[in-house]
Amino acid sequence: MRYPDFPVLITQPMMPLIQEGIESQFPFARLNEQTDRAGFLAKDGARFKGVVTGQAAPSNDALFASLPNLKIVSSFGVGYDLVDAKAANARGIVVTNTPDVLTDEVADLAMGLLISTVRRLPQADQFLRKGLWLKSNFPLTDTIRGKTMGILGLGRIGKAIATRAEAFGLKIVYHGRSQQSDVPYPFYASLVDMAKAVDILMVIAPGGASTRRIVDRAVMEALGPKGTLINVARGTLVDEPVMVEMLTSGALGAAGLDVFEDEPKVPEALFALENVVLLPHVGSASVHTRNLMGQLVVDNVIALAEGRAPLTPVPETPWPL
Ligand code: NAP
Ligand code: 8YV
Repeated sequence: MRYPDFPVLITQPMMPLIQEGIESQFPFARLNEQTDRAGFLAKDGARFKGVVTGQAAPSNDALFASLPNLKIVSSFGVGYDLVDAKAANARGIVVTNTPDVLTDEVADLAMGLLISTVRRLPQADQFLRKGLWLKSNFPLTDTIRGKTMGILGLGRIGKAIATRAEAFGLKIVYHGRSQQSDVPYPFYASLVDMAKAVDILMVIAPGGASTRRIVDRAVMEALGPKGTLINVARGTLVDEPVMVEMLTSGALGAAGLDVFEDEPKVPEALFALENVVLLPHVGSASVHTRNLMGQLVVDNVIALAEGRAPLTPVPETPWPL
């Protein structure tokens, strides 16, 4: 064992690369396998210096309080909305995520989902498989030719989507908390104003309290019956019940959704709709990219165990703390 003095607590089942990378190099325990978690943490919490976690298990201040010698929370995924990073910072704990290594993969998926939604590729596939082509041609669809895409969250992934969308001939505009000086795209300070001006709304900002239901009825009404909503961010950014209602009535034209508010539960009303494409949160889900993400989770813990700087600290816990 390479790091006997750096015990790691694993809070949820992780991909094999992470399990093996941690379990072969560190003393470890699996919190999700403890029948009495509170009792386990009260008795053993003080020995852990690392936590490895992901989107299935919140890491909050109560957890940090039970781990008084914790130095790092290494989280799988670039989004870390389930980790209370401000609380971690207040306790001198660094939080790391897995940015950059998944940017291109998620941007590819976002464009694939957009084209699938507008050109109705899954519906066309079903049409052929059901033998309906023998009776008639598949109905003509909408197009992305000459359309404008508004990006909510022009960050790493948003910019990679913009580059791809430009190559497809789309005009790009964006909304965020502030205008960026080094991008060529028009900025909208108001999300509703941007939604009025675009054909496609691409949602790729972080989850969490500050973006909860930011895509509300007013935004979706502004996008309108000819508009397309693509969400590859988090389900929490969209008012899901309102979105379902508006897609059902036709007040919102179409949606391509990789993420949902209460995953893996998806509102059943969506299953019956012809104007939606639904994916089970697969933005980064290639073997190649998930392996890079998993290795980064392990490497961040190794960096701390060796007394080095973490590779990818989140902005709320800048290094050195
Ligand atoms: P990033 O580089 O941090 O970009 C986030 C962007 O969102 C920034 O441009 C930021 O701009 C904007 N933003 C932040 N808070 C905002 C707010 N309250 N209102 C409006 N805009 C806001 O992050 P990233 O690497 O591109 O990842 C973005 C998100 O994608 C992740 O947090 C994750 O939730 C999601 N994601 C999903 C998948 C998937 O599988 N579907 C995969 C990877 C990531 P300003 O600071 O100017 O506001
Ligand atoms: C992962 C993601 O699928 O990175 C993110 O924020 O949403 C995805 O890459 C997810 O974190 C795994 O649960």
